[in-house]
Amino acid sequence: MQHVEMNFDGLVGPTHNYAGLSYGNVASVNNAKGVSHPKQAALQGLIKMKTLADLGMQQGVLAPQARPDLSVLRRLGFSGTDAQVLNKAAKSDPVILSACYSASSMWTANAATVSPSADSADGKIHFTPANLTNKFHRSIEPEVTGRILRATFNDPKVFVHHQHLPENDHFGDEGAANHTRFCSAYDQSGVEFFVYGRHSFDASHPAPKKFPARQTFEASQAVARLHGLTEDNTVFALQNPDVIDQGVFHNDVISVGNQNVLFYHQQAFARTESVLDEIQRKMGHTQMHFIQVPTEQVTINDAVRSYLFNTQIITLPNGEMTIIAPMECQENPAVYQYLNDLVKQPTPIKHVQYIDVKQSMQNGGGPACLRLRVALKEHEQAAINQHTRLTDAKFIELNQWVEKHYRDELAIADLADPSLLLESQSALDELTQILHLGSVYPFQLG
Ligand code: SUG
Repeated sequence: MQHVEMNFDGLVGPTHNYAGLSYGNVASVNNAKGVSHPKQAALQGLIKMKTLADLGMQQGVLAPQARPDLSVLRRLGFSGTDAQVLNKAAKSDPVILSACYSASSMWTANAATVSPSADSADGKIHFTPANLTNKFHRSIEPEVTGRILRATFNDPKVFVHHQHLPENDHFGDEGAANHTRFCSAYDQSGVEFFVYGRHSFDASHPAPKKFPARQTFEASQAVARLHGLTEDNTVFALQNPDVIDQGVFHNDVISVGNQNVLFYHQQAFARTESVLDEIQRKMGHTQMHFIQVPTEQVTINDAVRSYLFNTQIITLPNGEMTIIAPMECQENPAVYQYLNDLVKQPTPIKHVQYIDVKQSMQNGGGPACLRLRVALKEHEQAAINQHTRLTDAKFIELNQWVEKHYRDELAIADLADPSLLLESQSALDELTQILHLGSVYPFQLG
């Protein structure tokens, strides 16, 4: 196939842990302080990537962030040698330490919003790293994310990299977790669908009452402007505030799209009918398939626990669509029944494949959270850093790298151990060589 949508999965970093940092994300809070398994988590992520590659998909790898983030700890007043900084933070504020140790950059759906060249005014692929202002542990990601994206999509003739939006909740931006693109084929101009949780400057709109709405209307509009999108190829939709209050902290927990398919829960949007009408109108002659999942078949609670909508809908080389679903969908009777019925219906979705990403799921990150989608024409595929492609050889090399550097278990108390910092740095230093990224981490830049 000459034009494809490539998935770039975040490699799970060596400090993957359960710190309970994401208020509003049910799994993160429920698994707080549990013992994590970083090696198993990274291997599960690699098998997921290999599964897609074996289905004939083009699969890429995005490097994780360096953690702990010592520069943030120093900025917050912890001083001395690296070991002293960690020691002081562990004693006086272990929550800050765990935030600076979070491996949350693995969820690369939140790394950036990406607009392909067929949609942008200048015919280039645009990236805006997400500022992730709503959660402290995630707000420290965007600068290094920008560096990793530049090292991965490293040809300025083809790729444009914007600075992340201003770091303020008014412009809270969670990246592609709240962005879907519809098109007839990946190289054809499409409609970019931005879903937001609240308006920052106009309090007259509905907003959730309990949990935070992380993505704002103003941020979505700014990203569309930066990417040279127009009124004709964008749709902006307000998420239903009631479902945010039930644990739907990103739109990709309640809806997912691919090409001419939108798979969504009945309660996903505030004004469903007008949103669907606008998408179809802007898609012109391309007939959309709107697959609505009714509450009476799958409740919001089942959707949040199983991550039915945090699935990837992919188009296989033969043109059929497959859903890549977490095992939790198989374990939930209502959801499993729904998916078994769905593949028999007259929609483009013909298969379901279940995968094990439990280590990530326990922090609220399903298959769709773990990947950043980039639609690429043939010459654009040639312009990416080829060392970030998941080939059979790279899969073996990365597995060996994980086996060599990662711990089997990590408890919150282990974060005070200065040797974890050194292990993490030597792992990531080697990774930048495996992926030919150059120096992207603060500890490499001196
Ligand atoms: O931002 N969890 C992530 C999960 C991100 C899921 N991404 C998408 N839906 N696209 C978050 O809430 C938990 C970390 C902890 O509690 O240790 C965390 O950051």
